[in-house]
Amino acid sequence: MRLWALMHLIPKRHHLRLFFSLKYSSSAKRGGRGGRGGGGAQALRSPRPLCGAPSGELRAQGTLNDASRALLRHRRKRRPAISVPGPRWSSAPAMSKRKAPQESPNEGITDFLTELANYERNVNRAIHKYNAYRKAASVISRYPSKIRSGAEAKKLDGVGAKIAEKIDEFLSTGKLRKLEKIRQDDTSASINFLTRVTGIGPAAARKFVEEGIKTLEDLRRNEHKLTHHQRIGLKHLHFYICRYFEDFEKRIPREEMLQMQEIVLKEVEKLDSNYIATVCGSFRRGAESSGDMDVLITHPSFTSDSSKQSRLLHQVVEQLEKVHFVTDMLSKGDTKFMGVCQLPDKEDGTAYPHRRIDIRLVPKDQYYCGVLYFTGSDIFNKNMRAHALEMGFTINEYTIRPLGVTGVAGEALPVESEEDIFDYIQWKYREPKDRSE
Ligand code: DCT
Ligand code: MG
Repeated sequence: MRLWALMHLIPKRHHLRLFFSLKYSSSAKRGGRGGRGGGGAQALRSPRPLCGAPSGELRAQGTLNDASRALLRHRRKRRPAISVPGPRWSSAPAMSKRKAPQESPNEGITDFLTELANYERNVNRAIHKYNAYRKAASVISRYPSKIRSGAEAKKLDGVGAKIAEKIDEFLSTGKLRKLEKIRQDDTSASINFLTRVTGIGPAAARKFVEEGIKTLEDLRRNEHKLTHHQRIGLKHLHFYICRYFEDFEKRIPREEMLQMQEIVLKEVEKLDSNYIATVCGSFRRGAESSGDMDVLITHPSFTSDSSKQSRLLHQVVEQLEKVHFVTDMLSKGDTKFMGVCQLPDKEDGTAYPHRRIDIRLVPKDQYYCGVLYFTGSDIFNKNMRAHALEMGFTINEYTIRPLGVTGVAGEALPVESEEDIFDYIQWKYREPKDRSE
């Protein structure tokens, strides 16, 4: 999430903090995907009782004094922002919405394409245009050398004449008139801001803006108009901004993800050896840095036929709280926990940043569809789903089901591994590290 895009939403007293984040952090934050390794599914063994209590109330922080100190610190350490700011029209829901920045010689181009993509999706609800921009950004991010002209880019699959023209404009002027206009448009900006709140999609955001509800304060004043989900989203956003927004903007180096994985798997194993847990997301794809930690857990005693077993999730969360790894809760349902975690301090006493963690409990028979989905990437998932459809199957994060002649999906097929899913749709198996798209 680009912090300056949140200006409208936040109380004035936090503006200074946001300002420096905007101005000084975008280049410093860039991490990059790629690399090797991968988390991999881990089966765990050994029993243990449960204890611990949920923490996690919302605590507003961030005084101007803090902000001034941090501003000075940032000024000393960080380079100023790049000429074209990164994506403002962030695509993902409010909690873990940073896409991995690309370490690409064409970062300026991929940034503006992503910004356009998210604008098309959030504001115009033009999903085809959104997909076209995303595809072009993805193909260009993997192009190894610096693109010198639109014509050069146009040779790539997914870059058409219109995008090539924009690349030429960007290369010659360092900006895009279309984006400049979009950024100045108050309605577009407000719609985009509101979609930061989990539960407010583009349609609801437009409706709110039409009713004059444009800022965080407006939302608070009109809380009665929000659904339960949106109210929680509002709390999250507030929490985000007030407490951890700087930390959550930073990508998590793989080295830290490995340490975090070790803690999670060890604690889950301590609880019950029969748990299966997998750290998914970009980490499992071998990325050198990740935006958050996406953990999936299951247990043989929990299947889609059995009744709810939220205890299986809650005892894991409580255990992670007990060892002070999970520090805060954003939301906790029967099958999904969204929270904040932190590694223990380094040897020299310095603290690690707080990180976003999601833990999902999935029935055993749906586990591998879940692992496949949450490993991503989102583009890979989309492509795989499209191939599945061609082969007469429908895949989602829960199941793979055959499509009948009428197009109606049948019963879920049995799945014991990710490979099974590839086999059903007759697709060559791809290791997580090869699932960028
Ligand atoms: N996902 C998807 N479609 C989406 C969003 C997510 O298929 N629109 C899947 C694929 C990735 C997984 O969920 C986790 O989502 P993120 O954490 O947002 O993505 P990531 O690849 O882990 O990237 P990051 O490093 O930024 O967390
Ligand atoms: Mg992730």
